[in-house]
Amino acid sequence: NRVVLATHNQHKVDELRRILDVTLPGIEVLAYDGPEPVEDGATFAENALIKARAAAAHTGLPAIADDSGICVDVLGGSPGIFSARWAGPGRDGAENLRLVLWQISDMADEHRGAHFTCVAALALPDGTERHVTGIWPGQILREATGEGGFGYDPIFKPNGHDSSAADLAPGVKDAESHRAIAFGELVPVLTELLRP
Ligand code: ITT
Repeated sequence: NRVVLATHNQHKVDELRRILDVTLPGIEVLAYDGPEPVEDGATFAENALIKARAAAAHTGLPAIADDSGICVDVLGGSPGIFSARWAGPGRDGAENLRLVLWQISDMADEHRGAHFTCVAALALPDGTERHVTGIWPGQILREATGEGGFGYDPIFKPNGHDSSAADLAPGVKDAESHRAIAFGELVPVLTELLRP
């Protein structure tokens, strides 16, 4: 039993390998190095399905994909699906964080609510498709802090914690994040569909 992981983001690969090692034992998760489709969907779900579908078609194997991002309440849910390139194409990842911090720099603590979203999608070569959504609620901090994680983790404080997502004890993000929630829900669906 094999599944292709349709992402080129090494941080997602690392997190998903740790999450799926625990929740999906006995299924081999292969890295996908085929062509990247154009992500021109208008939602996380559309983009996740575009990626899973392309990998399933290219490899002939079941494929799973992750489309994710940070949604800031007072910015109407942005950066959202544009999280990877919020400061513009080709910009350093740190610029994305700085832009969000600047955009909401005038906001009081009660107006700094945000959440990470992850849509986990599954596509089978026979055209079967499923997707589920995970949400990790919290707040945008006033400055970046912490060495762990990736992307927007240093400016995001998950509810119930006093530190940024980049400062959590090892294993906490893997257990609680938007990605953990979405793939936690996708795994039983996947197991059921892959049953011989
Ligand atoms: P693939 O499409 O190849 O999977 P990508 O990085 O382009 O890789 P997305 O289009 O889903 O993936 O963009 C996700 C962006 O959202 C990512 O680059 C980060 O900036 C941000 N993001 C997603 N999950 C995150 C997390 O757990 N912690 C911090 N930032 C995250």
